[in-house]
Amino acid sequence: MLLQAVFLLLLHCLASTLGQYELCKSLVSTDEGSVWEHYACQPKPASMKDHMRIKVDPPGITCGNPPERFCTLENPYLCSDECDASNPDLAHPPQLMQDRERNGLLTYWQTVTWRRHPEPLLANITMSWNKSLELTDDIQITFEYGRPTIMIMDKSMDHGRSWQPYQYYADDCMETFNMSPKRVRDLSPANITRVICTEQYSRWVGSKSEKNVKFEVRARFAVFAGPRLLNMDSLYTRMESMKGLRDFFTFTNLRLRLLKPALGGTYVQRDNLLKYFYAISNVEVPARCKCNLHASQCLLLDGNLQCQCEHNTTGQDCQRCRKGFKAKSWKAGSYLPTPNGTPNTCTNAGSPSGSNCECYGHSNRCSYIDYLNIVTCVSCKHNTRGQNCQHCRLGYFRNASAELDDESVCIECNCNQMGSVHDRCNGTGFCQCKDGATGAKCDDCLPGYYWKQGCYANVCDEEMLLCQNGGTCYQNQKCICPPEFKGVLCQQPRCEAGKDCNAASSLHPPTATLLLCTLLAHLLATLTPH
Ligand SMILES: *[C@@H]1O[C@H](CO)[C@@H](O)[C@H](O)[C@H]1NC(C)=O
Ligand SMILES: *[C@@H]1O[C@H](CO)[C@@H](O)[C@H](O)[C@H]1NC(C)=O
Ligand SMILES: *[C@@H]1O[C@H](CO)[C@@H](O)[C@H](O)[C@H]1NC(C)=O
Ligand SMILES: *[C@@H]1O[C@H](CO)[C@@H](O)[C@H](O)[C@H]1NC(C)=O
Ligand SMILES: *[C@@H]1O[C@H](CO)[C@@H](O)[C@H](O)[C@H]1NC(C)=O
Ligand SMILES: *[C@@H]1O[C@H](CO)[C@@H](O)[C@H](O)[C@H]1NC(C)=O
Ligand SMILES: [Ca+2]
Repeated sequence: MLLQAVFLLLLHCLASTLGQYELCKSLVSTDEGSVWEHYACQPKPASMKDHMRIKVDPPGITCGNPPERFCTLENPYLCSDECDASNPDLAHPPQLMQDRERNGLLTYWQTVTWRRHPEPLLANITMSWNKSLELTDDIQITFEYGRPTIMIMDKSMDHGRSWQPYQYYADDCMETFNMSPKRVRDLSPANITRVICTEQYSRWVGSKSEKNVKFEVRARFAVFAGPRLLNMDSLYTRMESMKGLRDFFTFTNLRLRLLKPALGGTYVQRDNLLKYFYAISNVEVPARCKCNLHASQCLLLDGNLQCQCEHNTTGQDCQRCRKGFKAKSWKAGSYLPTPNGTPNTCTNAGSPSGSNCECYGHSNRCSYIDYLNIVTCVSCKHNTRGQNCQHCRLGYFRNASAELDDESVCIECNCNQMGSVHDRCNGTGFCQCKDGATGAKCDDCLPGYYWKQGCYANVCDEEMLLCQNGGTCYQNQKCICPPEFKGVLCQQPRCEAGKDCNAASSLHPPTATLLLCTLLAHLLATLTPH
């Protein structure tokens, strides 16, 4: 009993030293032979400074062009140092923020001095990776000659299209940003993703003693995983359940906005502005590639980081299903249940795990219909319908150039309401037209018909249905007759009661009169004795 417990404990230790979620699959032997088991997996953390592209702004902010002297805060009267961009030994280009220093040789990027005081000394450092990354430990920026008095760190999650503040740094948060100063340890689990202003890294404490400015990741993790991060399961559980937590640690770019250099005291000494500048010797960004728990490897290919996607996913972040594996909609892997998580693999229509609930990516829910003994997709999206969301809804037709799992597989019929019998169409998008209407959408009229909220047969035209007696045909809808004629084609003279129509009637005796006369004549003839 005890032995077993010790053995289990040992296993547990082994598992935690191996690290969690490191394997995407393993071969497991069962009664039916070896089969692959799949797990949620993620790449190991790495030092992302090796892969970052650095840009500094404004142009000309880097010192040394032209060469200039600078002093230090500790000894402002010893100004023997010089920055000269044309001399490799005296140059301080941006790449010295990310180099690997050898033999204890300190190398750093350095800006021009604050000669233009009181104009602010501003510099932006933009770091780009062209890849979604997730922080795994503290970001640490090492400043030589003092940490900035005011600085903002921004991040972007969409390759620099949009930015948001990540953390504010100032020696006086209230005065500078109108924010009350916070430390990460003031945060509770509910507000851990709050953007704070901290005074911890901006106060002057003597430049030699503290050089680092941090963005604290460890302390945030510790809120869930405990001070020594022993309970990572708890953190991973929160990552799944707490909205915005994973995104909080995700970025593609970072930007440092340096707004005011270290002063070495309370005031700026105007008679010695050569001691004010920024200098950064290192930027440490410990992070892992974000692969949505679908890859355990992230490789540098053609200069860009790229997840080596498993689970039949693809894309830079494994954010899509591979072609032919879209029987279900794509899902990120899940950390739960611990310790192996759920891979949420992409499946093809024919595979056994896909045939249960197979909706071509238009739904991820199925229900079992008892009396029919079938499994059917529910709430098919993208205007699809059917047991497998394989048909188009009424009023839609199949997009011939799209695959069944394409979001634009169904196109709206768009039948003209006036011209069509109903709003459905056939497989090539042709609507069923009312009499006289034509065209794929029934928004046209056949010859002999005119359009007026639908197609109507012509009343008059220039060929067969000519308006008579000088009438003119108005838009095939009616004859506009001269005053003395009426009738659909103006064929009838107008004869109002009490007016003298004799002239007209003597010329053209009305039919009724004629008929009456004939009748009378006939009657007269029969009555007359022979
Ligand atoms: C730094 O970036 C911010 C945000 O894009 C911009 O407003 C500011 O002008 C930039 N500063 C410098 C010195 O380029
Ligand atoms: C960013 O990465 C993607 C995919 O790896 C690549 O296609 C693209 O060219 C890269 N962009 C730049 C600017 O390197
Ligand atoms: C976070 O929440 C805690 C308690 O819920 C509160 O004391 C603290 O002030 C909050 N922090 C911020 C930055 O809002
Ligand atoms: C991905 O698809 C291939 C077939 O192309 C299959 O052999 C493999 O097992 C699938 N992987 C997973 C994780 O489903
Ligand atoms: C039909 O599908 C193709 C391929 O996905 C798409 O490019 C096109 O926009 C779709 N047509 C319509 C009308 O939605
Ligand atoms: C749809 O109707 C049009 C016009 O009547 C016809 O040409 C076409 O072949 C029909 N398409 C299908 C799939 O029935
Ligand atoms: Ca360096």
